[in-house]
Amino acid sequence: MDCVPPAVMSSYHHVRFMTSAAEAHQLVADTGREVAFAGRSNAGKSTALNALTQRSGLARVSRTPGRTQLINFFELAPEKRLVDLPGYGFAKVPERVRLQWLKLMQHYINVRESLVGLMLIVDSRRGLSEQDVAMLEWVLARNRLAHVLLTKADKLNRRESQQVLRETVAAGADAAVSAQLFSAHNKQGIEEAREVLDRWLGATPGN
Ligand SMILES: Nc1nc2c(ncn2[C@@H]2O[C@H](COP(=O)(O)OP(=O)(O)OP(=O)(O)O)[C@@H](O)[C@H]2O)c(=O)[nH]1
Ligand SMILES: [Mg+2]
Repeated sequence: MDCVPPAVMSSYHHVRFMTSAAEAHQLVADTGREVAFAGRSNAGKSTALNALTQRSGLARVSRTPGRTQLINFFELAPEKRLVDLPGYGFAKVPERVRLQWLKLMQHYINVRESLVGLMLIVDSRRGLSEQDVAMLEWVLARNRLAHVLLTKADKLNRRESQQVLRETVAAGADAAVSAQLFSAHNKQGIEEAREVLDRWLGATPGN
């Protein structure tokens, strides 16, 4: 039968918001495993998180770019977390805020032992930006895994979406980076992304 085993579904259904961190000392205990969602402001990080956990409104979705300035922690199961990182690349953000973001991100990515991999959220209409590539290089240099979600694929036709996928895969060819198309709006790519999360976090049978 072509259905998802209940154990896999339920590991996402039990998700709960833990806490928000504005500074390094507010991060949750660095134990277990976590996967972070990063990307430029408005790329669709919070929307992807909501779609993957089937909990609309879990991570706040905003039409105002740059609204999520905090690191938000969500628990999927004991010692397994998803992390919504603040977006970057929003031109109107003041320098002071940008430097604060950089400091917090540097701390998080450099020292976080429970960080297994990075889900890089990229608007499929824009493709990888210089900052996205820098982010990928940064996490790969720290021996973390990376997977690119090309979001809002519903805004592209088939030819356009296949082209951006090809370009993204080619850009990450030297590195251990995988990529896929994704749309929260028409539920495209959800199972594929969940498989990556399951692999990185370890399946949670019986949860
Ligand atoms: N058409 C379409 N729109 C989307 C999709 N995903 C997100 N959006 C829209 O893109 C906008 C930004 O989405 P968010 O999830 O708030 O983006 P974010 O990356 O969390 O943004 P920040 O937290 O500000 O960095 C919202 O208006 C969403 O409705 C998608 O798959 N398809
Ligand atoms: Mg957000």
